[in-house]
Amino acid sequence: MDYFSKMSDAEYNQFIEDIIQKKSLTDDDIRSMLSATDKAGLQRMFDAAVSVKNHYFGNDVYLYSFVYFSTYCKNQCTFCYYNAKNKIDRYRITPEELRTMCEELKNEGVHMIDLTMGEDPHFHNKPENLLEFVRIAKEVTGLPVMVSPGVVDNDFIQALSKEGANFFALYQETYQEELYEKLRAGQSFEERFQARLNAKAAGICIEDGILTGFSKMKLSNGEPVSPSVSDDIESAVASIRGMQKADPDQVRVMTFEPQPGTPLAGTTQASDLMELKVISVLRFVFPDRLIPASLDVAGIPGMVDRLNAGANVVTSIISADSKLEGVVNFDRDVSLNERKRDAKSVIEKLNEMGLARGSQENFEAYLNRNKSS
Ligand code: SAM
Ligand code: MD0
Ligand code: SF4
Repeated sequence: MDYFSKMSDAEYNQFIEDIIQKKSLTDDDIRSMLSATDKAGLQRMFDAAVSVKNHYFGNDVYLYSFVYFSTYCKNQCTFCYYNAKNKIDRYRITPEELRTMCEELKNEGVHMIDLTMGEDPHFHNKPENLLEFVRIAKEVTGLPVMVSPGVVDNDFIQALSKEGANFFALYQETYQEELYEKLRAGQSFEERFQARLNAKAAGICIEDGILTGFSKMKLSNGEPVSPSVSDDIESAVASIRGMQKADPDQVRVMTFEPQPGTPLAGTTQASDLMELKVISVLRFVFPDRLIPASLDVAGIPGMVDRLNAGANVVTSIISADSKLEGVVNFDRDVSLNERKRDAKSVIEKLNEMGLARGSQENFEAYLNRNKSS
């Protein structure tokens, strides 16, 4: 029977209490949770995750605005639309355009600006170009800034820290190195891990993340990848353990969405259910950390499911009239004014759910929680 279905009410309450007391789960506990199929058991798992989240964060939800400022990239991640080999229209915004966008963003009610880019040499080879963007975003909005620049060296990270970057997002995607090789072909696993450690040592909050949904993964010649990397449950267990090593401030999971024109384009899209289960498990393993619900995977309906599974942050918020892209863009074909990924639509939905936008003060207290005063 499923992990949660078989529990008595007393055991269920004790489980929540244990997690709040930071009791750790075994790999087998996690396997059992992730293999749950029984509806009532699943609902109990999601509810337990929400109870743990409520203990640490109450009804507060934090909102990040997403600025994908350059879609040029030198890498060839097999899962990504912005893979250097993909023949797509790309853009890079100018500092003036960023300034105008930030003027609009500053009153929207988001807590942080996430500046994300492909590994664009224009910024990668000239840190000053990125530092200027961080400076503009901070100056104009007065808000904390997250950077998602890909792998950068320690000098670059030191400079970002000096410039006041608050969060460094860099997703390992998987801690199964064999799978990593298939996803981030030609990129060093260790350097990616190390960049995150460097950011942490420089006093910047760090986010790690994993992908799920590769069990039906096929390469463009139609061949399945080896079975040892195709089990989503084993993959999630290994990756959750991997993420624990650097003690991240924020952890995420996203469902892999096959992208047109990429080597994994022919792969069947997995359902979001595994992602929801992993969100709950992340809440049990990282009870007091930020866990996002990305609008990029399934929009506002998907956000509701993710918050109900234990997430407490909404990411990939894009202004109603923005022409910029997400990384996955479930709504790539939807006309811009129908996207509904703006802060106002998100806050309305939160309120309907009995949740609320958290205060800026609480959010910044979280960012500073490891700094001695
Ligand atoms: N270029 C930088 C990097 O790779 O670290 C930052 C941006 S990258 C586009 C952000 C993340 O989006 C990736 O690390 C990956 O987790 C996620 N992502 C990209 N393509 C995806 C896809 N097709 N399905 C799900 N997630 C995807
Ligand atoms: C998101 N599209 O939050 C963004 C992206 C990068 N820091 C975040 C994956 O879904
Ligand atoms: Fe480039 Fe990042 Fe996409 Fe990889 S995931 S191709 S590094 S934009």
